[in-house]
Order: sequence, then C-alpha cells, then structure tokens
Amino acid sequence: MKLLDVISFGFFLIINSRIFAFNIDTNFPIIFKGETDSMFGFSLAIAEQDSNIWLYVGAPRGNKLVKINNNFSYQNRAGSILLCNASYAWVDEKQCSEMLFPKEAGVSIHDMTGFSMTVVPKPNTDKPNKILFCAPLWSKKFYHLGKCYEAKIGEITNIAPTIIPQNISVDGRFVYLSAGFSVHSFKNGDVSYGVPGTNNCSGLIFMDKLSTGTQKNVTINSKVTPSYLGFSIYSGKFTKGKTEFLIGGAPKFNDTGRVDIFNKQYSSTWNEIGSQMGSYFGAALCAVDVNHDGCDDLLIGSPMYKAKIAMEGKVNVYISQCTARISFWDPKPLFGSKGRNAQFGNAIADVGDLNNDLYKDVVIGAPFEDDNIGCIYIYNGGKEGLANDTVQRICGGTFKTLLGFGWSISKSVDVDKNGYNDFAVSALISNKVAILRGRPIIEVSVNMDLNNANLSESNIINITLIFLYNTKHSSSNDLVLGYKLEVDTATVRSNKRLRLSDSVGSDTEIEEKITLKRNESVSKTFTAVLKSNIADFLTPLKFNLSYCIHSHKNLRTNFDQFSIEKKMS
Ligand SMILES: [Ca+2]
Ligand SMILES: [Ca+2]
Ligand SMILES: [Ca+2]
Repeated sequence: MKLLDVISFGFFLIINSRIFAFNIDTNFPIIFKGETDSMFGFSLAIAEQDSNIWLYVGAPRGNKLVKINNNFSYQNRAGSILLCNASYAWVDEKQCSEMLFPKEAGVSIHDMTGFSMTVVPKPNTDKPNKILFCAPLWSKKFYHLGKCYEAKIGEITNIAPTIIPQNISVDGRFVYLSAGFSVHSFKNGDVSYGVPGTNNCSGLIFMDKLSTGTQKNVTINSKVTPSYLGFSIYSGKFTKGKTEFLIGGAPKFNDTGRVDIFNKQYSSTWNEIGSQMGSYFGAALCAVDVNHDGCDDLLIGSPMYKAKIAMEGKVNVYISQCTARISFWDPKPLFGSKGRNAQFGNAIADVGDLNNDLYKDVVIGAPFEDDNIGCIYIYNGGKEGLANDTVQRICGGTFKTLLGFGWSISKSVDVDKNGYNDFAVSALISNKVAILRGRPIIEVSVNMDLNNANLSESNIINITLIFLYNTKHSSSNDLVLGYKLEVDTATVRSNKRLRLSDSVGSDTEIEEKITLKRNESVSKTFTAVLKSNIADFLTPLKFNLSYCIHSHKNLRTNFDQFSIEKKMS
C-alpha cells in the first residue's frame, strides 16, 4: 500500500464530550399518606429546625382533632393540619401526626383549616420561627370571616389564633370574607393574609407588620368586583435596593385577572392585566432570582388559560431589569405540554438551585394533566433567565399512579443531606404527598486524541483517552467508569483496517474499567496499527468510545441509578 494513498482517509473524532444527568430521582420518593377525601396536600410547608425536617400538610376536609377538657374528639370535616417528620428514612409510606386544636366557642363545622399555610422565619434569617395556617371559612354567626393560627415548629399542641384582619365591615350581604384564603411571610417576619371575599369580592390583603407592630389593609380598585385580590400573595426584591415588595394576585379582576406590586406605602407601583377572559391570571405567583443578578424575577400563573382546547394553563416569566425602579423585560410564556385541562401554573415553586450550578430553578405544577394524573415541570435558571424547555417532567403515573400530582409544591430542603435540594409535591386526588430528592450530578468528560495520525508517514495511530470526572456532591469519592473503545467502526468486522496492538480478546475493540478520583484526569493510551493490503481507502476511519458509570462508593445503592451512557461515533 502506498502511504500517500492513506491520506485520503477521513478521521472522525470526538473531543471533550461532557455528560450531565438531570437529577430529580423518581425511583425512591418518600410518600406520606392522608385520610381518603381529606384533601390532604391542599397546602404544604416544609421547615428545617435543628436536625429535624418537618413537613406540614393541610387537609381542609380532614377531621379536626380537638381537645375538650381532657377528652379528644374529632370535628367532622372541619379541616386539619398534619405534622410529618420528614427526616430522612427509607420507608415507602409514612404517617403523620394530627395537630391538636383547642376547643373554640362558635366554631363552624367546615372551616377549611389547612387551606393555606406559611413558615414564618426568624426575622432576616433562613431559620423558621413558627408555622402559620388558616381556615378561610371559619365562621362567626353567619359570616365566614376566616381565621388563622400559629404554632411552634415541630409541636402539635399550643395552637394559638393570630391577629385577624381589622376594620372589615360585614354589612349582612356579603358573608364570605375568607381571610386566610392565602397567607405569605416576608423575610423580616411580617405576614400578609389574603381576604379575597371582602368588599363585595373586590378583596384585600391584610398586612400584619410584626416588625413595626402595625397593620394595613391593602387594596386596588375596590369598585371593580369581583376581583379577588388576595387570592394569591407573594413578595420579592425586584430592585437593586433591599426593599421586599408585596405582590398581590386578583385573578377575577375584569374577568382577565391582574397582578400588582405594592410600594412601601402599599400603593400599587406596577401592575399587569391578564390577556384572556377566565384565564385566572395571577392565581399563582412566585418571585425568584432565576438569572442570579441579585434581583428577583416574577412568575405569574394563569392556570385556566386556554391555549387551544381548554384550561391548558400558562405561566408568564418576567425577568427583572434590576435597576433602582421596578421594571421587567417583556414576559416569556411557558406552557408545559399544553395538555387539555392540565391547569399548568396552578402551583409555581421556588425550589432553590436543584443542580448546584448557582442558578435557581423553578418547579411548575399541572395537576390535572393527562386525565387528572397531573405532572410537574422543572425549569432551569440561567444567565438569560429561565430556559424555555423543561429539563424534567415528572407525572403522577410514575409513582403507582398518584392523581392530582402537582397541586401544591413546597420550597426545598436537603432531606437526605447529600448536598442537593429536595422538595415535596402533593397529589391532591390521591391524598398523598411525595418528597422528591435531588440525585448527585456527576460530570464526566473524555477527550480522545489521535497522535501521529499522519498515516502518510507511519502506519501507527496512538489513541489517547483522557478521563476526568467532577461533582458537587458533598462527600464524593472515587468513580469507577466502564468504557469500550472500538476502532474502524464504519466497516464490518472482516474488513477492519485497524487493529489494537495491545487488545485482549478482540483486535478491534477493548473494554476496561478505570477508577477516577474527583477532578484528577487520567489518561490511557492505545496503539492502533494499520493493516497491510488494504483495499478500501475511501471509507473514513471511525472510532467509537462508549462509557457508563460502574460504581460510585459514596452513593447509596438505591441511588446508584445514574446509568450515564453515551455513544460517541
Ligand atoms: Ca434576576
Ligand atoms: Ca440550577
Ligand atoms: Ca438531598
């Protein structure tokens, strides 16, 4: 063979392929089960205190456990709060403890206790101070005024009523005030309550400024009825300053819905009107800094939005311009899968940074997608904001068919202490809550380098493989990678033009394991020899390297499901 002829070979090389696996585990959820038809999971909150992780689950049609003198009894379907110890354990289904309410005079039967809840932090810390939960149909005489309660974290007794909205007139016609329809805590410990039924359903938000000892009724245009201001509440730091602004959703405002951001004096300083009648624009709100620029960005859900058929749902993402004043870039819509009646955007959760890339990620629920099974969608934050496409869609059918999956989504904590955030999702129709956990992400990069590939001068190709793995797993150790190198893959076995000089078993492929230490590259070199008497000079020489994770010492057996594998050719 003339060496010069061999130059006409083309080479197909793969250089530096990096692999990621996104990362919420669906094989091993921690599942909590409530009473049938109790609406267990209507609201969720999660709090970490000392070494315990407490999951609070609202069940507004559950039987309320009440202590009367030294006796206990249930108020049928009054609504209950379940306290679940979510500290990490390998069990399939866990039960929760019912919180114990004091007997109250004049309490109604169906007060929907557990309709909403929030963890109130110790002022300006991430540490929880107390849990606060509401019963918006709590009644006095014939009026559904609503009422909220608080308790210490991790305790099922000593429940005390909180201040209820003041100066709300009851004129005898409008009996649903629904105080506590929603409830939200600020970072400084202030609390806001939604009262969407007041003022002829114009609604208001009651600010209980615990930091200053003052209260304030926050309204928009009270002549527009119904508006349901206070249907949803959130807060966010949208400017360069430190101000945490109140955000209120009024999803019935002029039938299209409206969201307002209020200034320090609680006047509306920014508002957006929904684009479609009946879409419930503003029914769900979330403020989270998805592009890591120091200013929160705003997500507004319209769960009843009609894309093509009915109630597919939509979420608008407003990226903050992050200046001295509140301003946003034009919103980008997210739609999930546009499933019929999916109600995508019914829940939107700030779950922190799930994959440890410094950008916060967001989970959005579509609880009635696919005939009430329900799905959640994970969207990654990034420099440009929230990615358009979901990185992971998880549906209730994954877990022995949970129904209504994604109705409510908690904030995140690291339940199993593996350095990755975990969060809870309720399956409302099944009366279950699943804690889903983040799996450690391993990043593997492999370089394949062909030295002396000038076959006009030599009939030898040196193949160098350089392996590197890294992870942000808190206690990672060695990684064993299995790999297989094949040469001249474009031709059938009998026509192979290369052979590996040091291969065992086959002269055209080699299969081995390699042990990698974190962030330390390891190289392996092989020699491929061009056979003599080659007839085929036109077919390019192709090389194939495939690899998968063989084992990882510090991953629990049950979590060793990465199966990262990618063919390269
Ligand atoms: Ca931002
Ligand atoms: Ca992230
Ligand atoms: Ca975790």
